[in-house]
Amino acid sequence: MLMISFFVVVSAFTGRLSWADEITAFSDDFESGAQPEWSSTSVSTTPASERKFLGRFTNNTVSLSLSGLPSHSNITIELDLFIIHSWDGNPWNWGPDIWGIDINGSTTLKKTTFSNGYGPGQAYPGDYTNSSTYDSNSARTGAVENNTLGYGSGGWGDSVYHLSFTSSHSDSSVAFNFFGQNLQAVSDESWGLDNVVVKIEPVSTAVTLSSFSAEAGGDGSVTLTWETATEIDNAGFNLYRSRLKDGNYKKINGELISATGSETAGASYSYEDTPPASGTYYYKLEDVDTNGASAMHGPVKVKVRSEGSEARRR
Ligand SMILES: [Ca+2]
Ligand SMILES: [Ca+2]
Ligand SMILES: [Ca+2]
Repeated sequence: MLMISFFVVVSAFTGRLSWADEITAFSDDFESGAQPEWSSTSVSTTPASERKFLGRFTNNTVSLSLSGLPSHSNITIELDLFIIHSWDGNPWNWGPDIWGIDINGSTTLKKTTFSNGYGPGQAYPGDYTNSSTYDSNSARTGAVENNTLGYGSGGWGDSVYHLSFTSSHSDSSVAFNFFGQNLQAVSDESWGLDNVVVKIEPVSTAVTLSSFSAEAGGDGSVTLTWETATEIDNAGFNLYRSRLKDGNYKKINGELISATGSETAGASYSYEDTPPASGTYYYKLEDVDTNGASAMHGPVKVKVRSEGSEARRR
């Protein structure tokens, strides 16, 4: 359901997004249950304020799987992490108490430890590693809420962390894995997720074209000129020619015509083509961005007289 409404929004953008236009690809606050993209749809209610959240979990791996994402260069996930009861933080008798998140089981976004007051501090907001170089911070460092969920107080209380991770990502599907490791029973220490939002930054060539025209010279050549107002992440241009407006367009330039514009200032370009014979031709201009995405402009139409046909007319 969610993905359908999402596509309607995307198609309305007509491929001319600016780089800052993030799209919300998924969101879940669990107030009416967990959406089917979750591997576990177990929802709990906090004793205080009756907040519904995904959980509670201990040494589980829970996945959020999304597919059909439009072309994008970055993906961001934001969430509230509930750390409930006697998390013990960094290594000691009942630790380390590890929580983490990765993409597709390969890209670790965070692997850290939390403590609600037991144990020798926690790694968060730093990282936990299996070597002796893990970070050590005071219990509850970085928590945005303390003992607000109603599970208790002190080392047996609860804490909430607002986490946000952005990763370079372009596949049309993604699985986020959330995991606990080395934890005691759910009655002793547990975790949950709330207000999960996934955003993507759509790939856009983001070239604003001011003009594109073709002019026939008397010698059978065609001069193509175009101007841009702004160019964002633009690598360059290709030109395509066809005898028919809806025909088979063939690329006429060898190497990419390098971009010289910028986000704040456009540029002027020209390219001279010599079609194989006289007649009517159509040209299209393609801009290609640094991520490989492209957009077509045109076509423009031009009538070409070769030198030979020009001579016969005289
Ligand atoms: Ca909620
Ligand atoms: Ca414990
Ligand atoms: Ca523990």
